[in-house]
Amino acid sequence: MLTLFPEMFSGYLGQGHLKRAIDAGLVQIELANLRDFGLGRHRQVDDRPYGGGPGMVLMAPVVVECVEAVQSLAQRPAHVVLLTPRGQRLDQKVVEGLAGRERLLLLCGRYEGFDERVRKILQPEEISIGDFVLNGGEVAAMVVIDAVIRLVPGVLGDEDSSRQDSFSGQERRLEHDQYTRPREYRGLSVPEVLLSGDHEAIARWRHEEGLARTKRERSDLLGQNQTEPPPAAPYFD
Ligand code: 6GU
Repeated sequence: MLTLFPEMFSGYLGQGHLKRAIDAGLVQIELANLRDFGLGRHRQVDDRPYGGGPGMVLMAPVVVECVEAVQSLAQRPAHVVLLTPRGQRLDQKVVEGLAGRERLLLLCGRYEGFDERVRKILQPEEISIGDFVLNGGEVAAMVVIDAVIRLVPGVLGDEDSSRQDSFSGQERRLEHDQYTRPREYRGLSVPEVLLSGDHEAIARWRHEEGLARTKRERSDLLGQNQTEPPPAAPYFD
């Protein structure tokens, strides 16, 4: 992770699945501060845009030399990702592509953006998390990490649960509804079938519910890759 604000990551890295994965050695995350590569006595990282206009632009030498310093620490170069609203939209397919890489170098921008020569020199994969503007790439980088580490074997307790997630595999559709105790709450009951113990009926119900919800709320996901109902494997809780 290359950022001007490494401290933004500490809360996120210290919690939950990610902390456990790091402690178990399944995932390794290193932070590099772009400021360390700043120029001059003031460690300047940005400057006013040529041609005028508002805001500040991250300087190419700062970013390029930080990336090169980080790359030189390992034998094989990491896959370089630039977080920017100009990038390709992140979706589960992109996440799967990133998860297949041995190592990622996530480059978080701030201010009005990067000097264009950063792109020309580093030729990064550019990723956006949606059509809206954030103050910087840090939150987007956390989104990327969060989605990618779910696909690292052993990170989730239950080996199956990432494959059953919405959008996983070829099945681009929403997950079925979930219920837990109590059986009735404010007059709303848990669907009978879920209490039936009939695993085949439950699997069928879940498949149909997920499909119906997808049609109702995210019909854009449907089209190709409609799959058969899952086998009636029992669910152990
Ligand atoms: Cl990756 N960065 C910034 N600054 N804004 C964004 C974004 C990234 N994705 C959506 N908006």
